[in-house]
Amino acid sequence: MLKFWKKKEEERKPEGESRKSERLENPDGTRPDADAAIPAESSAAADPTPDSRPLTTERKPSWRDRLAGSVFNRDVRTLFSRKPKLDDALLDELETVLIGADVGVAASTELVEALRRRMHKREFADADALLAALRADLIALLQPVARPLHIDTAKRPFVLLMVGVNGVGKTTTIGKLARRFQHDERSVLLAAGDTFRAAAVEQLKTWGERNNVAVIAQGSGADSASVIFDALQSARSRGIDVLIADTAGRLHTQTGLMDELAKIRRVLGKLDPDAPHEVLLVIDGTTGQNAVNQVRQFRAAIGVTGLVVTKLDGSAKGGVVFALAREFGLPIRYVGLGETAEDLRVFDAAAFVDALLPQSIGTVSEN
Ligand SMILES: Nc1nc2c(ncn2[C@@H]2O[C@H](COP(=O)(O)OP(=O)(O)OP(=O)(O)O)[C@@H](O)[C@H]2O)c(=O)[nH]1
Ligand SMILES: [Mg+2]
Repeated sequence: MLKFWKKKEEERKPEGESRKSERLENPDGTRPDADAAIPAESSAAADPTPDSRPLTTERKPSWRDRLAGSVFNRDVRTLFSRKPKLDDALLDELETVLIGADVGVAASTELVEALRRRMHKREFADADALLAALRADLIALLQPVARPLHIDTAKRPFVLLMVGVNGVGKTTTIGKLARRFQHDERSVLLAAGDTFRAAAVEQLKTWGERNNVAVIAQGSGADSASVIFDALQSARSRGIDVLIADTAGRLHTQTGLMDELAKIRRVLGKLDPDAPHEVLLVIDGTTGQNAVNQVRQFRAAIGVTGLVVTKLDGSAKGGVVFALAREFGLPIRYVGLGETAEDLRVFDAAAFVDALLPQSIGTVSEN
């Protein structure tokens, strides 16, 4: 009874918050970090009951741990660690650094010109004050898009369609999300809508097995829309909370394949006119400015309601998130900071910006 009441309470909150408050208190009354409670890979596979799963005791890598290797972080740190003079040349260099880190020409120029105006009005005492102002401006650029996914429980099942170009991390993100939703005590079903490759179905099934989540699939070569339609019917009859549908990777320039996405929407609409309730476009964070074209094309083909930017760890330059925020204003629901389940984070503008900038703005210390 208590559990039921607790769940109802949780349903009123956005997805990110829900997880945080469900994170329970540690025995000593402290609250663990929002994402830290996702169980380690092996423990979830061994124990399907969310309530009884142990919380991971390992320290989860911080945003900074994951993003410290980015070009953004490296170049801004290099620029400011030599205690530069506050002048136009510094701003020119900063603009070059931002463009080089994938922030995009338009966003970089706007950011730098705003700082330049303030510098000429003598608002900054030194370069560190300028860096602090940059931090605030970067956060302000991202704050409007840091809107967590809200699972509307009036839509049952809530249908989430995952789209994107080849190899960006769609299927992996589905596995991570299935884990996350289950941890929130939501029942999940997966639809193997990538019928292009047999291996794609197997990959999804593996994630399903790990999380004890059923996967609806047909043979490879089946019609993607019909697989997802079947899965929606099945999710309804099973009283499932969230249906996540995978799709094949497709180049945003391949018209035929893009039309297939419109067909999926049409077919789902026969069962539920509002489905899919969320279309998540997955963007590979290492893609650079091509990400902007991808968003434009997928938006036109199927209508995108949220973004997931993956692979921001590793070789990503880090800045593409700013370019996307400025260009589209689409919510960034999650970011992928690595390959494991706990590396999918609810997007947090301040945590992200701080991880890209020198650790202590004002004293300029090493990360
Ligand atoms: N480093 C890192 N790797 C990731 C992340 N997300 C996914 N990957 C890796 O990216 C590779 C491709 O992931 P998939 O999930 O198969 O990508 P996909 O979009 O489903 O690919 P297709 O179905 O072929 O279009 C895998 O090796 C993943 O482990 C991330 O956030 N960081
Ligand atoms: Mg895939």
